[in-house]
Amino acid sequence: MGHTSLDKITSLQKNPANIRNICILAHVDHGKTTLADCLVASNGIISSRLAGKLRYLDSREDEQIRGITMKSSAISLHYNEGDQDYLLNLIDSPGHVDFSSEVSTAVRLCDGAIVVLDAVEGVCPQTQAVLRQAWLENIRPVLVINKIDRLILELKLTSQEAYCHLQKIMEQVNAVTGSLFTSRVMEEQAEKIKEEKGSETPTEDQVYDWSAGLEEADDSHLYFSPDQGNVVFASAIDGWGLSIQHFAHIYSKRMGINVEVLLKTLWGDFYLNAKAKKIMKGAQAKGKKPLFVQLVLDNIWNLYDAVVTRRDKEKIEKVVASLGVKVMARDFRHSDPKVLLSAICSQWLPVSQAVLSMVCNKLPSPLEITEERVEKLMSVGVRRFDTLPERTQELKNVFLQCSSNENAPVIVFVSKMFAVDPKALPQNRQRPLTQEEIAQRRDVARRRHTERMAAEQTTAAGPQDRQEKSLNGQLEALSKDEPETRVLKESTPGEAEEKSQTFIAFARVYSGVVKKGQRIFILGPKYDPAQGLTMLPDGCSASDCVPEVPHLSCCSIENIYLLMGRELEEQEEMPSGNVLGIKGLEDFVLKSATLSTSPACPPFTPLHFEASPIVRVAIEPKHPSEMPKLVRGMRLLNQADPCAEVLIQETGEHVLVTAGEVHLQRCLDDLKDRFAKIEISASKPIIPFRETVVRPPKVDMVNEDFGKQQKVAIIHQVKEEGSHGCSSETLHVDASGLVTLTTPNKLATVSVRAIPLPKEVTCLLEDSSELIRSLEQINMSLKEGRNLDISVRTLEAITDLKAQLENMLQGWKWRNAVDSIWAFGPRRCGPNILLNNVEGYQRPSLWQCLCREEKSGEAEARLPRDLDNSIVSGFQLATLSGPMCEEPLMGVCFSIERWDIQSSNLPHQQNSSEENATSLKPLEASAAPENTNASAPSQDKHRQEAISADCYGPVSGQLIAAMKEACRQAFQAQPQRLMAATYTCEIMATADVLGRVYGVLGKREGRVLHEEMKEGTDMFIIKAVLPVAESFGFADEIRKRTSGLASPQLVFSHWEVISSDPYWVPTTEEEYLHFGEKADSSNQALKYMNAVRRRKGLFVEEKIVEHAEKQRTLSKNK
Ligand SMILES: Nc1nc2c(ncn2[C@@H]2O[C@H](COP(=O)(O)OP(=O)(O)OP(=O)(O)O)[C@@H](O)[C@H]2O)c(=O)[nH]1
Ligand SMILES: [Mg+2]
Repeated sequence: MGHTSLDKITSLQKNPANIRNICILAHVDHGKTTLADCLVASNGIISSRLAGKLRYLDSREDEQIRGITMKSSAISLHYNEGDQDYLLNLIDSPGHVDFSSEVSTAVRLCDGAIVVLDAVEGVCPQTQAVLRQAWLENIRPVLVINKIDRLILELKLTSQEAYCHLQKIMEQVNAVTGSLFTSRVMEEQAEKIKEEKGSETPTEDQVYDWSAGLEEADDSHLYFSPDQGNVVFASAIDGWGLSIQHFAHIYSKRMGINVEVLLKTLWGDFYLNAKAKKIMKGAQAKGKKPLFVQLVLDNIWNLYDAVVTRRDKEKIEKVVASLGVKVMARDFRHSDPKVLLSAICSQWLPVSQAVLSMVCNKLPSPLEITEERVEKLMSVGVRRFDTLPERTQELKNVFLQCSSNENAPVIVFVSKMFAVDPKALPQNRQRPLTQEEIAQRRDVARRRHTERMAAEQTTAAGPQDRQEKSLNGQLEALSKDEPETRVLKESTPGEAEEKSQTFIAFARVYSGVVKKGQRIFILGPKYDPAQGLTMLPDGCSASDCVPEVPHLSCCSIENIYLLMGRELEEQEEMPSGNVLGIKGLEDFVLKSATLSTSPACPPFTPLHFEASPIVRVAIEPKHPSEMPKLVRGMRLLNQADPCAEVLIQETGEHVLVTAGEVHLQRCLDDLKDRFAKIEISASKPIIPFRETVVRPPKVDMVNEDFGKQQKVAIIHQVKEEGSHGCSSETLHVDASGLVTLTTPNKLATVSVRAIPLPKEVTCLLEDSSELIRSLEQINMSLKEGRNLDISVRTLEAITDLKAQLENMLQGWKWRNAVDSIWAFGPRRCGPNILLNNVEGYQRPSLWQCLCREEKSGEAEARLPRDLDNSIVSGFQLATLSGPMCEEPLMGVCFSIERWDIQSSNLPHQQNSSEENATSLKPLEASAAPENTNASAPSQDKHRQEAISADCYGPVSGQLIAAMKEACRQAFQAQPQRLMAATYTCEIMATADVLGRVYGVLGKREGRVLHEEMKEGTDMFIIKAVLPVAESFGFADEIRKRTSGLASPQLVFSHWEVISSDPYWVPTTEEEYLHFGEKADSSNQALKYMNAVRRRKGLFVEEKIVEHAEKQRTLSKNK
């Protein structure tokens, strides 16, 4: 196929029925970019000889060097089938876990996905992750099983064995899809039941049959199966790909069998009975060759055998003739048989043909977007779709129509911003002249020349031939012009040099036509269409001067681009259903956004990211004077990367948080070479820790039971330690670990106890942090008297969370605990709990949204006490940074058992307005609204006096400080432990390097969870956990030690308590003998803790050299 012209693509963009927006997803190295190369080559953008070697879409230098993709990039392709022309907007995505956020940005813009699988490795962790991502975004997948050549040449399987192997792979993929489907059906069923019941809450003894929905739901279309037409077998590197459809047509002609019959039987347990000339079932049982092997695989195997293995010239010539393909003589002579192979294959079974045909026939066009997906995109957070304003709900139809009508509102979603060098923009690019331009110039030159000649002739008649020569010379020079001189520069150069980077939005139009220069609203993630519609005048548009609405801004679209891999092509407009690049949003959009011409449009649901950034480094410029450049560079980096986070810590350090080592390296390179353009130095990765308390151990360090006596002794010790440094007047620690603290002005007293939370509760809280945040949001709005319409799903999730907590927190210690939860922390959604065990204090329940309707009367009766919020703030501060090394706490429950306020001395009228007081807000400010209350001027005055009399400052502030201190003391009264972040990794290795993999894991304190053999191969899959602190350089080390045969991918999984006690000192004789006096032999926890303290500039208690005996001996010997 020839080079597709831009005009062709522009005309195709107007027909959404023939557009396919698709992305390529897979585990790392399964061949996405290679496959993309083949598809790109089919459009003549790159030569088909280079397809697979060039990796055209890996445009970054480091992508080429490392051989992995690091960003998603798009390209528009044309495909013709029969009388239909299709436009494919193809997005290649990275497979490495560190860049999984790039996958999310790609998936959001697509309607379908090509899932690529390595035929040898099969389903890998990232394959499961991408299938899930596709599922969550409601996009339809098709499957390409790639690298079939490895089965032939590497594993040396026979065609029959390969068939069994492929069947197994298919089962594995379908198992993943199946489990996703089941969980969805269950969820929907639950929702339906809930809706049917309405407000009626189910009674305990009702039992629902959750699986009922499974039988009704039809899932046959979901699964991958060659006979469904959604699977292609391929070898992207050799350029071939085949679908059953292709072979069914060939053989139906050749053998006179109905195509339909062949389509059903080519894949499966069928065989050809040559005698009866019939297709029969039961190939396996009868030991016959399945049809697929006989008619499809054997052909391929024979070809490889002839061309690659045996290099049988005669046979090759025969095959070439029978296939009717043309092979150039130089391919025949080439020393590498693979060249000949791909020359034959790419004509016989071109992979682009097989894949694109499948994509066009099996994946939906933008017109086929489902209602379900639209509703999901439109309902953000806890809101339900049917509670959105009516005009917003009407927009659903606009989505479904995907109309490019002039009147249709424009709706665009920007999934990421990517940086390009302004010089690479089409308007700034140097480009060769077109034929017309050359002709035009020639005309101009000619005219000028004749004019000059005429002028010369009038003055002095020169020799004719000289003039002619000069004319010819000029024309020649023009046509032979050097590329550098044959350029046109359209934009002013000054403007381009101003900025070092320009940001282009990676986006898709869901409705309407986006035009260059158009004014458009930018809807922030918190924009509320209901609010916008009431505040904005009816029928107003983004080009009007609009009043200020929160989270809404206007901007104009500077430029529109067609994304063509490494290039951008300028366009005037982009109709609905297409992927595009937009310039001009960089000052308005940070990473993602929704754009619309209608203020009724809601912001889209935020992107779902699989991996959270975990590796942090502090960054500083080599030369301190270049700090401003660094700051600017980091800001740009933050915008250009969907997942990297940039922040300034309290210590003033500039910190970069990335998803993993590879991602970190890429960010640093970008910062150095593109965004800051200065030398930078990065600290060692800052490893995050958590602090927690555990139950008192029952055995000592040498595994002996603690006697009762010793326990008492330990408690006494704790008590002494606890009270150390605090005036005993205000602080009291009792033997059970209850800490009582009085504020300096003696007005308030709190008693707090720290209790370790069960592990599963901590996990649950950690996993539900989003939900807890929503819960907090709901409670805030309830407090403010606003009524928020909460979706059934959220309510149900909250109910479920509560039930789970109740289930997990059993026993006398936790009686009524769930109902008396006061807050979660830190940041109000963390994995720590504040419990209200104050006798007689009935505060509004945290779960009030669940029982709102029924018990509103009771809820009103429970008003929060004055200064309730100060207690919460103190708790938040205490959980944000613990006493061990100022890292956040995790899995700690603080139970408040006493809280007295001497209210006689306290200003009376503090009510819920105090609630909003954060940290150290002065009392005057929080009480300000009441000053307008005319009835209480005298009381006010009284209060002012009371405050000024209090030399310690406002009560709320003191209470926060006291609460924080009490929590810290209570924490220290328990056995404290550090928690380390842990990665899980899956390593695939052959048996001969297995030992080395174990060696590296052992050295780095990794723990192997399980090991199994991959069926049909000699590979082992090892699953292990590894502390983040020990993970740096791990992948490199494994790769080196196994000569590149095994390469692990690390995914953050959970937090693990480090069992050793950082404060431990020997207390018994045995321990003393075992660990030595200072017990400094190998206290890993202490090492970590001190490292963190040192980094943060906190006091570290350690002795550097105590007895320098060794040095002395050495010097003596000299
Ligand atoms: N034997 C064989 N090797 C292949 C095939 N397709 C790709 N490869 C090789 O597999 C390696 C990875 O290919 P890529 O296309 O970069 O893989 P990818 O999925 O894009 O990788 P990431 O983008 O990093 O996730 C390259 O060395 C390719 O040459 C194939 O069909 N057969
Ligand atoms: Mg790639």
